[in-house]
Amino acid sequence: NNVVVVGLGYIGLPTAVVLANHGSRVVGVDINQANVERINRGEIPFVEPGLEEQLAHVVAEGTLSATTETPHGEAYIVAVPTPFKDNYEGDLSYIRAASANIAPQLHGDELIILESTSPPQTTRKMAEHILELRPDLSLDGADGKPAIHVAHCPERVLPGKVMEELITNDRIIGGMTREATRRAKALYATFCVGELLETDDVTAEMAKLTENSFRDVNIAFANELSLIADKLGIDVWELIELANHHPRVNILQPGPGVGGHCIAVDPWFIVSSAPEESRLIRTAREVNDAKPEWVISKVKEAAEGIAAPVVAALGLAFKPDIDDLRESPALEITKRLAEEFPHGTILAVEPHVAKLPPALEGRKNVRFAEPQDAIKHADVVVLLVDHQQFRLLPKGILDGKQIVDTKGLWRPGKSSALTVN
Ligand code: SAJ
Repeated sequence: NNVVVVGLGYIGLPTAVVLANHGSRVVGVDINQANVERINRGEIPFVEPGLEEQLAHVVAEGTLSATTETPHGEAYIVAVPTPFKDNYEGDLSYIRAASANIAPQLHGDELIILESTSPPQTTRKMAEHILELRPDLSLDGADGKPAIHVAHCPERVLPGKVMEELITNDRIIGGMTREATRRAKALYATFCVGELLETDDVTAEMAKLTENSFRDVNIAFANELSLIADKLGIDVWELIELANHHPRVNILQPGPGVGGHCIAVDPWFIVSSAPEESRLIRTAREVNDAKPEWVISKVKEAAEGIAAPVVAALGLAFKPDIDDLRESPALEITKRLAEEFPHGTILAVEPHVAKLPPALEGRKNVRFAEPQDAIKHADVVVLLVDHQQFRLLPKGILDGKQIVDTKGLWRPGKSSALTVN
């Protein structure tokens, strides 16, 4: 196969490398000239375990090269960003730009796969856009016009395990026609050992959004329970643990809110495509988005009566044991606390980064601190991320501190190194 991968980011680059390692000749296309040059030297522009070794190998073998100009390919894989816009719709401008560059290259008989997570019917819009630019082509050979074969095949890989999950995860293959599905399946079969599940393009788009919305709704349920439990004076983690003993109940965990660039975004693509019908999905987003404000109110309560409180904010990442701060509720809460306590001091702790991130830099009442140091000087300790480091703090360090524990890490009776009364 002669494959062109458009967009050499977190998904596109690993996919290009894996294809090149499994018998395809691959050209990767990206608008960032510096990244293209780096990739052609066999260097990766972001961290992903195992990627650099494989990239260096395929570049040396000559099976992968990168460029800024879209060439002709027998197959195209589009893996460009679909950022979130303020009106809750996806920004499809990168997909439009990619299809405008692909269209002039086509002869007919090419396979074009959209991998970017997209609102429903985006694949159709992409195909329409290409056919507007190339009215001499068709999707099914109608009127004797050569056909192009268009499909949606969403990715579901977990950052940190991309090289492994690209090969082993099951994959949804949603062709606009049966022929498109058949050809896309054959391409993924060159490297994917997971099941290749056939469907249509819109169902494939919705499947990806549904997976992340399911998680968001379930977390919202847990977050709502945490508010109710707080009002009733009971421990929400014990409550959930008990309920989960039922064979058909499996509630996720509450926290400071939902972050990352997938789960906090993808449900909105469903809501914007069917606003009237998506009542639960929208409410879940609202419940999760409201959680940081509730945490802030709890910190304010804990700091009541202290003129210039010192608040230790433990964790800035969007989930445990990673350094990713994108769309992180912990970071948002820390930033807001700095605004809420202009005369106080916020000691921001994040063992996975080297210094204060730009969102907190330059604020005169925020300092970057080590966990133990921050706790020692704090009046109020707010636990925002359940990093392993915070589980292992020495016993007694929290004695006498006001505590807001959004992850239930330090609750009494829990088998942690810490015991808090
Ligand atoms: N969270 C909770 N409580 C929980 C679980 C998670 O509050 O019980 C929070 C996390 O702290 C974090 C957010 O939810 O702020 C999202 O974290 P996550 O681990 O649930 O998911 P992501 O965003 O890292 O990755 C998800 C995955 N999707 C699903 O598990 C359905 C991943 O497989 C997808 O590939 C990825 O989204 C994506 O790219 O869409």
